[in-house]
Amino acid sequence: MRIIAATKNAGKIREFEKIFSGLGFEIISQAEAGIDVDVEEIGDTFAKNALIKARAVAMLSDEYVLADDSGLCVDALDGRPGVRSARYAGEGASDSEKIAKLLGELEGETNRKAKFVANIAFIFPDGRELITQGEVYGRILDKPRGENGFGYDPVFYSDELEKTFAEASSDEKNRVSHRGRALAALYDMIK
Ligand code: ITT
Repeated sequence: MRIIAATKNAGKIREFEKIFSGLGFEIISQAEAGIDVDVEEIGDTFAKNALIKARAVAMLSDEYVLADDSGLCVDALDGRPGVRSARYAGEGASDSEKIAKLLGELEGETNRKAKFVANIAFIFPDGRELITQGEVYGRILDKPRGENGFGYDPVFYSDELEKTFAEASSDEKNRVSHRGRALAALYDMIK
């Protein structure tokens, strides 16, 4: 079964491919499927934005479509950057600029608790929709550690792995991550 991943984020696509390989699903990106859409993520929840992205691609295709909306919620920032995690340091900012802004905001803060949240929307060719959620808990370090992953991974210390997501292998991260958990829940529903 072939699934179009409605995302432009190369880090997410790598994780989808890894998780679904071996399960009998082939993941292709919207670019590989020849679909070029730019959607405005105007929703105030991860679920709404995941559906906005999945529906935009599903309207232009008759295949299975999956979209992920995710982000980092920091306790001391009342859940920010949350749904604004991608645009937190401005449109087009690099991962290191986002991390620098986050560490700046948290300077001197002792409560470093945070979680990653992912909502995955899945649309069948006949229009049926599913939505799942995954979460993972950890802490924001005061400086980056590790080279793997993407986004905020170098400063997110996973309580379960006892290392940052950027120090973890992709298999380790996928086993406990918000995205890995949301995809596992989705797999249970569709298999
Ligand atoms: P698409 O909308 O095209 O899928 P995006 O990067 O804009 O790509 P989101 O709107 O869902 O995706 O933003 C999520 C942001 O949250 C992402 O850009 C990262 O900065 C951060 N993020 C989400 N999951 C992450 C992870 O596993 N590791 C590190 N950072 C993550």
